[in-house]
Amino acid sequence: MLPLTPRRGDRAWVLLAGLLALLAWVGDARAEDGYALWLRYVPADPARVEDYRHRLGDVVAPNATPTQRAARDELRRGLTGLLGSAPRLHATLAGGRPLVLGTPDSSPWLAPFRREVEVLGEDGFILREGRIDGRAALVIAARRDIGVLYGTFHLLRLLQTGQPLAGLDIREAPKLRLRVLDHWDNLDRYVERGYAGESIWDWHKLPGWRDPRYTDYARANASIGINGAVLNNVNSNARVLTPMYLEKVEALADVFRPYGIRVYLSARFSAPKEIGGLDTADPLDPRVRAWWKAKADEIYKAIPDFGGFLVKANSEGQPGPQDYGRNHADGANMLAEALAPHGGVVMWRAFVYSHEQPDDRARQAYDEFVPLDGAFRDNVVVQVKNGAIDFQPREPFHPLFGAMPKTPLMMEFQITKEYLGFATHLAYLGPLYEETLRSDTFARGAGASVANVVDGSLEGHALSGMAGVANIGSDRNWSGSHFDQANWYAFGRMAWNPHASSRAIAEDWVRMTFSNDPRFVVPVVDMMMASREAVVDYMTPLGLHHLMGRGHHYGPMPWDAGAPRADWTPVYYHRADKAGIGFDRSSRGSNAVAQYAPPLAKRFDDPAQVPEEFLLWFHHLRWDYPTKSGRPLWDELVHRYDRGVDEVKKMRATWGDLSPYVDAERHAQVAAFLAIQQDEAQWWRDASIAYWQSLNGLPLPVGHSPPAHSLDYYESLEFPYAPGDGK
Ligand code: BDP
Repeated sequence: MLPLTPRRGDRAWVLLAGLLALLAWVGDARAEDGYALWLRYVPADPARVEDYRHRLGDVVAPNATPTQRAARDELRRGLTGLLGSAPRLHATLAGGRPLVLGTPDSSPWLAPFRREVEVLGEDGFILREGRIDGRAALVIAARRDIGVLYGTFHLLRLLQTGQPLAGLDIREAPKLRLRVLDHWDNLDRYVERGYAGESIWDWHKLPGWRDPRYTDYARANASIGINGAVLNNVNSNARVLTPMYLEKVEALADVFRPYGIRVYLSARFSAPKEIGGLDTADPLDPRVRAWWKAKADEIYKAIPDFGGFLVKANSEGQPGPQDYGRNHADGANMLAEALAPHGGVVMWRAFVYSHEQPDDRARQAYDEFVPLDGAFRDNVVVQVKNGAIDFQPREPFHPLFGAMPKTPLMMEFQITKEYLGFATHLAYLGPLYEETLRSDTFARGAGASVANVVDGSLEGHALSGMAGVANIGSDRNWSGSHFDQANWYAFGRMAWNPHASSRAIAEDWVRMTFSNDPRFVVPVVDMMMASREAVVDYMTPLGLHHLMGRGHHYGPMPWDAGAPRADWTPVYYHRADKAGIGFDRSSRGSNAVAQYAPPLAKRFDDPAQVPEEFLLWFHHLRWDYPTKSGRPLWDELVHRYDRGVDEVKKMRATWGDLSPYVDAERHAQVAAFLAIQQDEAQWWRDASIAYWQSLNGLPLPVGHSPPAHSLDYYESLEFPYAPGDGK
């Protein structure tokens, strides 16, 4: 406790406050558990804090709607933490130099901005230094309340990252309409591919108990512009559509609404049979159509802003229209018709591959969907995974992007790290997202990036979106590890702007989540930017893919040939033998290359021209194939495995040196996880090398050490209880 009651303006007090702020700035010694995410609101940069106080001491903000109150609450919370004292909140223009926020309708002082905010659309905002009623002011103006809330979070981010406010002139509008998290959460709270504890949705206690955590979830999402949440697993349970569960969904929708987040549900295609008493789910049967229509009406009665349905159909055993001889468009359009009167959308997944088809799995979605281009209703968006196989550490972009010009295509990324080391491996996914989004599809000659397809600009689609399979659970730190919060964060920022730089986003995140000290920020951002490539190197270098343990996908299992279907086995994907390795998708093989636009197809078809990171994705090559480094393929593989392990060692050393800048609690957990990662990277490298050597009989190149154990040892390892397995 301070011994004296400080008076405002008292010099000693100002000095003391400054000193405290400085201490907090330099190294926050308080234990932190990660719950606050990137919204920690610790004291702002002491060099700027006076200026911030000067500009933000008085806030003029409307107070009439839940979203307006959310913006006020966030400002109060944020500014109190950042500036050391609560702002004075006014309903009318008071003295001083105010921050004025609102819409032209909610705030009379913002009427002059009407024209300008109209142009910025539903969710855009202006954040600008200007003059209001003749006096200098900072302005957050938007067309709707939600834009004001987004602008508020933007301003808080500037303060959190120590940016100057003078001369501010920001105009922001999201480039995508649907910015959605997909939760693969079951009704029993099991999370498929979840590594952060059980589901945050406490279905059993809903609707009676609205956990305050739901509000914090909504705040975090709104702070990065996410505006939708699919609450349940794509492998869905029809029960979520029964009145008992819809009441629970309604409660969540009520909590999220002020933050601009709509709820969506994964709809089980066979629901009319399972909960509707019908004997068919045929999308062309009038009874089925009537059932879905009535179901949609029932949902919208309770949740007027319900977003719509996400559907996984005829994929991995899920029911779908093909069960009745119909196609994906028939199924999607039936649901779309039911939702259309209410403004809802259908997100129909293109993640399909058939059991019976002997064809290359990578080709199948394209073959099934391209003929349906133009057949979907206008409130259908086809949701396509970033790559044609399945969220691997690296995949070439999905050939559907650019190949269905008449259909809006939505990106599906995985935020949870099913194939990238679960929660313990530090792998920042921003560069993965960016690499995919920046890929040129050559759809209309050069310069048609995946981002241009997804944001609708290439073909002029109004509907656009990005979905991220969430990594959120009930763990105190939400994501299972501190650094996995960055992937949630980066996803949101890139869904807002798919052209954004993953490095810049990482920097914002590091500053907000840990520290603004450049001695911390620079090495940590570098480490994050290199981290995903390290995973590629120690797990699946040079275009190898899907070599993970069967079912749970934990650890290496390249020898596995025993899964129930061939295309779930690593041997199907690597095709290694004494002579060579890799999947021949060239024109001499499965010809998957032909699904890309001609200039790309040509490049991918030629082992000498294909980007080396996709070499074994598209080609089966001899072990002595000369790679670009001059090393034979086998030596290059070993080199990359070791490079990956070395990078993790470097990350560990970097982090070890950074303890002065991080609270001990978070520092210790990250350090422990990096140690796990190093062990597992070594395991991946050793097990893979031992297995390849058992096939090719080649010695290790000079300077590379042999695996620590025999292949038998690696093959004997079993993990029946690894988390997240599908069930
Ligand atoms: C794979 C997952 C599986 C999902 C499936 C999907 O292993 O759990 O159900 O994709 O996206 O990544 O439908």
